[in-house]
Amino acid sequence: MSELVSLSRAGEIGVISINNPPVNALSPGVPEGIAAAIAEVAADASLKGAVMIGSGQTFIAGADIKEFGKITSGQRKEGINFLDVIKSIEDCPKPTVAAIHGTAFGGGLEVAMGFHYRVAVASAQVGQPEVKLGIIPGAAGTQRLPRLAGVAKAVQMCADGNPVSAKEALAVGIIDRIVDGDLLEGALAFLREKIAAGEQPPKTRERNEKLGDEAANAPIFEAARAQAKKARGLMAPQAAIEAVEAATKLSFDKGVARERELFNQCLHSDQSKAMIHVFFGEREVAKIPGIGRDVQQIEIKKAAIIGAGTMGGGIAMNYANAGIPVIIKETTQEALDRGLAIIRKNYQNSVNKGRFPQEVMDKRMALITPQLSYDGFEEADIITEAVFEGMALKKEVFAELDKIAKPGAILASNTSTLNIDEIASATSRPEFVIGHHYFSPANVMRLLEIVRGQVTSKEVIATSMALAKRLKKVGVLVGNCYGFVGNRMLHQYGREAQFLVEEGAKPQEVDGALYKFGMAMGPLAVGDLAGLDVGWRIRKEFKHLEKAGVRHPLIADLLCEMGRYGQKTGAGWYKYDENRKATPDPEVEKLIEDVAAEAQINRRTITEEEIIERTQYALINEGAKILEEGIALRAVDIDIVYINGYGYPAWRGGPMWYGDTVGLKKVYDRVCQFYEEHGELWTPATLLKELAEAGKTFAEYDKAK
Ligand code: T1G
Repeated sequence: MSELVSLSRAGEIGVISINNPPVNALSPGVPEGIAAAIAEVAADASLKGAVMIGSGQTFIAGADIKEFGKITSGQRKEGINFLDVIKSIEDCPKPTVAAIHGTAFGGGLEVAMGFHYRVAVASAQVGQPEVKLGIIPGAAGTQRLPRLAGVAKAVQMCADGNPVSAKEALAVGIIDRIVDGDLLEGALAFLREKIAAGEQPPKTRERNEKLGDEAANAPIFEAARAQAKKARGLMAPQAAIEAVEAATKLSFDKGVARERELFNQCLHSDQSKAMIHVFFGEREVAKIPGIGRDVQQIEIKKAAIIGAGTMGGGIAMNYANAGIPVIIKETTQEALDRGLAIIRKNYQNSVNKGRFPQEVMDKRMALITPQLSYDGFEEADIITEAVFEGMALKKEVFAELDKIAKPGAILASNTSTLNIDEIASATSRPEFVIGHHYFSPANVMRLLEIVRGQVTSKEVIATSMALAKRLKKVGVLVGNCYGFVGNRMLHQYGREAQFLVEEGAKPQEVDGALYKFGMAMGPLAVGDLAGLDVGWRIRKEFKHLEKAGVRHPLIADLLCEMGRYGQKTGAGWYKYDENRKATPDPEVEKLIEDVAAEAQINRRTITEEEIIERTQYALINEGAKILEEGIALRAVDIDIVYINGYGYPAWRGGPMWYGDTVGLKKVYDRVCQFYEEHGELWTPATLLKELAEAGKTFAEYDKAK
C-alpha cells in the first residue's frame, strides 16, 4: 500500500484508510492503493471482510479535478478510469463496507457504490456533482446509482448535481445504515452482523430490481430533460440524463460504455474547461499575496448595520443565517418596520418553499435586533454602513461611527462605486475601514467585493475574506477605483449596449443576443430591473467628471426625464404589464430614432455577432486595464466577480476566460478596429496588446504572477 492508502486490522476485519488531504481525492496512487488493499483482504484467510474509511474531514470527495486539465491538454494520455478498481471491490469474495463521513461526491460515491454496503454518519452527504464541472459521472455512477436509489432519484442527482443528506440517502437505498457515535466502530459492527448472517455480499451492478420499465421510466426522463433545459446552454445535464437512461435500456457493461462516451464528450468541451476554471477560481480568489494564514484575524461575534433598506436588510440576513447576532438601525420607525417586514417575508418564502423549517426562521429573526438608536453599536465587532449612495452622507455616518465603535471594530461600507479612502478619511481609524460591496439581493447573490483602502490593515482584510466564507459568499479582494471591478466593467458593457441601440439595434435585439450568449438578463432589461434612475443619479453626481468631446449614451437620461425608470414605473426601455412582463415600446423606438437623427448617428442593421463583440470585448478590454492597474489581483478574480455578481454564464468561464477562448489576438484586433471607428473609449489596454502579440492568454498571465 502507499501512505495514501493503508490497510490495518480490527480483529478479523481489514480496515482500509484513505489519507490524501484535504479531501481524499482519487489522485494518482489512491485508486491503485485501494485495489491493492482489496486484493490483500481477498487473499488473507484471516480476514473475513473489509471496511474503508476516509482520514480527516471526509470520505473521498471525488476524482482529483486537477487531473482533468492534464488529460484535456494531452499531458496524460488515458482518461480517469476507476472502473476496474470499483469492480474489484464489488467482486471481492468477502463482504465490504464503505464508511462515509463528510462528502462522498463524484468518484467518491462511485467507489462507495462498488462496496457491498454503505454506512454513514448523519451529517454526511453523498452526490454526483460532476455536472457542476461541465462533466458527468465517469466511473459507472450513472449505472450503479439507479440500481441503488431508483431511476427518478438517480436521474435527478446526476442531472442537477446537488448532494443529498445521509437521511435521504438511507431512505432511497443509497446507504444501508446511519451510524450514531464512532463511524468506524459502527461500520465494523454492521459488517460483523452481515458476516454472522452469512449473507451473500450483494453486487450493485447485478441489482436490477429498481431499474423499472420503459412505461414507468419514459415520463421520468421526459420531465428530467424538460427540467435540464432550464439550465440554458449547458450540455452536461442532458448527457447525464442520457447516461442514466442507458442504464435502464442496456446491459451494465454497455451502459458503462455509453457513459464513458458521454463523459469524454463533456470532458473535452469548452464548457467543462470553463467550469473547472471557475471551480478552482472560486478558491484561488481567497489567496491574497502577502496575507497568509499567519495574519491574526479579528473575532466576529457581533455585527451591526446602518440602513434597513433593500441592501441593509439583505446584509442582516446574511449575518443571521451564519448565526451571528446583528443590530440593524434606521432613522425612522416606518423605515425600520418596512425593512424588517421584507426580511420576514423573505424568510417566510423560504419556509413556505420547504427550504428550512419555521423554527430556523424564528431563530434567525431572533438574531436580528431592529432599533433607531446606536445602542449596542459599541459592542459590535463589525459595523456595515448601507445607506444612500452619496459621499456626503457616508462620510457623516463614518464620522459618527468613529466616535461610537469600540477600538478594533471593522467599519465596512456597502458602497458600490464610491472612493473608500475618502470615506475612511472621515474617521481616525482608516486602517479599520474597508468596502464590503454586496450585490442585490444581498441575501441571495454570492459575490462580496471586498474593497481595500490605501491603509486598510492586513488583519481587516484577512478577517473580511474569512467572514465572506462564513457568510457563504465568494469574497474577492479588489482595489479602490470608481466602480471597483464589477461596476467599472459593467459601465463599459452598458455603454456599448446603449451605443448599439443608438446605432440601429433594437433594445430587444441587444438583450436577446446577450441572453442567447448565456447572460442571465440583457443589459437594458437589467437597467429596467435595477431602476434607470439609480445610474441617472450617479451620472448627475459625477457630471463634472465627464470628458468633453467623448461620446456618452443619450437615451437612458431621456427615459428618466420622462419618468421611465423601468419596472418600478411600469416603463423604461420596455413597457411592463401588471406581472412586470416586458414588451418592446414603439414610443421608445421612436425616441431612439429621433435622438439618433439629431445626433447625426447613421443607423444601420447590426448583427448579433457585433452585439456580442462590442459588449464582451468592452468587458475584456476594461478588465485588462483593471489588471494593469492592480485593481484586481488576477484575471480569474475578474471572472469570479462577473459570474457571481452579474449573471455571467459559468460555462463560459467569465469575461477574461471567454477572451482566452476566442483568442486574445482576435479580441485585440477587433478592439483596434473599434478604436478606429469609435474613438478613445476603445483605447486598447496595453496588457491586452502585449498578451495578444505574445500569443498568450490571461490564464498564462495569472500563472506567471
Ligand atoms: N479535486 C481536487 N481538489 C479538490 C477537490 C477535488 N475533487 N475538491 C476540493 N479540492 C480542493 C480545493 O480546490 C481546495 O484546495 C481544497 O480541496 C479544499 O476545498 C470520476 C469525474 C469536497 C465539499 O466536484 O465540492 O469525481 O484551495 O475549499 O469548503 O465520476 O471541495 O485548499 O488549495 O472546497 O470544505 C467530483 C468538489 C469530482 C467535489 C469540500 N467531486 N469539491 O468543501 O473545501 S469529478 C467534486 C467540493 C469526479 C468521477 C468524476 C468541496 C468539498 P485549496 P474547499 P470545503
